[in-house]
Amino acid sequence: MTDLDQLERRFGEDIDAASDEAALEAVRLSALGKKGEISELLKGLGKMSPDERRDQGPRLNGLRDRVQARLTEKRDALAEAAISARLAAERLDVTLPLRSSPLSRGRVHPISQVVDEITAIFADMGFSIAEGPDIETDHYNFTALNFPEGHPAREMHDTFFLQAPEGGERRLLRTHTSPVQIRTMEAQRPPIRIVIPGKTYRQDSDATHTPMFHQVEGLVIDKSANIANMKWVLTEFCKAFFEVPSLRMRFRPSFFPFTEPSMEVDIQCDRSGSEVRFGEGTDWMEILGCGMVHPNVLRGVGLDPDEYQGFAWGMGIDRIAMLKYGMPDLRAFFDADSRWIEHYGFRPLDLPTLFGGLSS
Ligand code: 2NL
Repeated sequence: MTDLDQLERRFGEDIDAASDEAALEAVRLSALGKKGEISELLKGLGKMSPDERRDQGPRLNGLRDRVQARLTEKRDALAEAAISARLAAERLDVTLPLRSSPLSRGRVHPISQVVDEITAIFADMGFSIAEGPDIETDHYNFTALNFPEGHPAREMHDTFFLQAPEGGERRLLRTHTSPVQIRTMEAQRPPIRIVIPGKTYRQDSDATHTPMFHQVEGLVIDKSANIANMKWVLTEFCKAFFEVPSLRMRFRPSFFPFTEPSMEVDIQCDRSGSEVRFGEGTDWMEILGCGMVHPNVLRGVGLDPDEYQGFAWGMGIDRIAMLKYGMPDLRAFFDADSRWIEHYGFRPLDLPTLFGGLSS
């Protein structure tokens, strides 16, 4: 075996033994680098006689080409092996379920859901939604609503009063959403058809009362608005809200300072089972109060009671939300317990509409 054959064999073995690209590069440098053994031999060609060169030239060039070819072959094999190893290591299981997005994890509070349901029903009947401030004056909360001076509802034990500013009028947290109707009647001419959902406040706290609670009120003012219209609106509302095709209602005489006559409304229900069912059975449940707007209230906002009349109603949202969705404890509404909202809350994209279904 010649020296060149031995050299070729050694480089062949070194190439076979190189286990990564760095080791292979070291072999390449030792053979074909500037100072590599084959490069040095090739440099020697210039000093040879023409005869020697004719003999050695092809042999050395052949050696160089074969070593170069084996290096390239091994480099390709190493690159291939590296990709295969990466593919095996970086496995991606496309059948894994997606992590749920914040949008699908979040929940809408049942009170917000019920407010959306109520406003969807009245919007469908042509009502607008009105809102107003939570902090009110005596005038808008009481006086404009025909509460006489010294009326018990004005007393400290019901109303949260704010510290009066020096020489200024005392303010309070509204005890009902009616001030918004007064503000609306002052701001726009009839016909008026509005519903007002919102927070209301009274100094009351026990198993069935929270100091902050939610109400929705409604108001219609027109030249011919009457009790028959009111009964129709309220009956349609109750059927739509409780999602039953028919529902008996009972209007009982009552008293509110701001309406005359005033009525309380009961709806038909069945309490014989474990849960209350509406639109069937022989029991009654009080659900709202209503009446024809008192002439003093109309006069107070500059409307002539001989020309305009109207009807209004009000109901608590928290209790009917509990009834509709079977939630046993009012206080859980305000505990901010994520397990409770996970169970009773609604999915953000399940918007209540009359065409898509309110609660389904
Ligand atoms: C109830 C009863 C009611 C009204 C609210 C009202 C508002 C104006 C004029 C006349 Cl500006 N009335 N609102 C009328 C009747 C009843 O609420 O039991 N609420 C929980």
